[in-house]
Amino acid sequence: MKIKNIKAHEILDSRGNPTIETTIVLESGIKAKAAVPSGASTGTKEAQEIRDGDQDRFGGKGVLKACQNVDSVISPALTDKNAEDQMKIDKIMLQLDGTENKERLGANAILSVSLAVARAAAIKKNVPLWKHIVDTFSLDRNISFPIPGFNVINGGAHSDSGLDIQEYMILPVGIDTFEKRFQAGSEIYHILKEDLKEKGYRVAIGDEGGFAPRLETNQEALQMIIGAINKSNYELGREIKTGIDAAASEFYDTENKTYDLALDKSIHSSDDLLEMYRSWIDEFHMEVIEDPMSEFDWDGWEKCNKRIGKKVAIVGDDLTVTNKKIIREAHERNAINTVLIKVNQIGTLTETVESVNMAREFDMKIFLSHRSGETIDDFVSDLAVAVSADYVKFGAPARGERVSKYNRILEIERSFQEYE
Ligand code: 2PG
Ligand code: MG
Repeated sequence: MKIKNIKAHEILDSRGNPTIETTIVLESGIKAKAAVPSGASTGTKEAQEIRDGDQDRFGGKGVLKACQNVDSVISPALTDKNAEDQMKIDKIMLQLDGTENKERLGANAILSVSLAVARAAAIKKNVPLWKHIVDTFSLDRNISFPIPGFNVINGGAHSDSGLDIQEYMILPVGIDTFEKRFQAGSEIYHILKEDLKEKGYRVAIGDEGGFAPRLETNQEALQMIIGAINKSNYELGREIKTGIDAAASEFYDTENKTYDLALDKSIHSSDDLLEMYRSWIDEFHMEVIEDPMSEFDWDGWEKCNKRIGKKVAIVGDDLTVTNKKIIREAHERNAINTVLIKVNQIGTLTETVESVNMAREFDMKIFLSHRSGETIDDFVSDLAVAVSADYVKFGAPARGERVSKYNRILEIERSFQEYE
């Protein structure tokens, strides 16, 4: 299963910004490609994606240098290597890069190759990608399908709604198949759309396909969602719960150590903010709170997990950035009970799976995630199934780059029996 050639190209992501798509060709003639996503609200310790900075092309966001790194540095080093040796290949790329955060070759360059290699090997073995990942990393064969967190209202860095909270999600926690969970998400999404219209709000959407209405307060988004769930055929609390990604680093004032909810015209200490979340948990039947505190406010995180971690998933994203060292620190400080996993925060498939394995050892739940800037690549869906993620989020149950991922899990669920 020797690698013959690897070639990268610039394509556009769902925001219309350039990103990398890499094609790998095996000696047998098999071809596979993978495209990488990009975030808008990023943690400071994420692996570095490389952008050209040439203001004459795509406002500086071109990725030609990263493509060049794939073609002229990574490809020659991996030619003739066995595509089934995922760990070895990822290690070679880490050594070629030689930096802590992949700033030399670019996490975008490295990741595109890492994912394309896995896909090529799966095709060669004639098995689904998720199965190849299970086998490659000796993962648990007792697969369970994830609960999707559909992001139905977009705020923060993902829209101009004015909402400070970045994501408002619905989670079909009490529904038994992924197919029915998907149906529930879609039905409630459409009820919400009608409700927003009826109240005179616009139903334009944000980067992740959720609505971006100009609501009066951050809390009103949750009220609207609860209203839609109550009108649906599903039972609030038992079948459907809600969740948020506060992405609190985005509204944290590092100097004053306060959280500034501009829409609510209120400034909070971490204790106040925690009390606000506490009151929301029961009132709005919450299942998850992601990034409730800033990545620079570890004390806030510790308090959060201690005081409300028994009731909701306290999810580290910008805090932990899929990085083993930080996940360990979060465990030692007891700052989270759930970890968000994003392939491009760390940059290789091997490291991503290692982060999942470590989090499991620490009894954390796994929440597998897309990025706000996406392509139709559905690699994360296979990965989510392979690691039996507890939750996944790919945005709203709408827009091509979002539904491609939900649809892929549906496809896996339908054909699953063949591989059991
Ligand atoms: C997040 C993600 C994905 P972004 O914060 O969890 O929803 O957003 O990709 O912009 O970091
Ligand atoms: Mg997040």
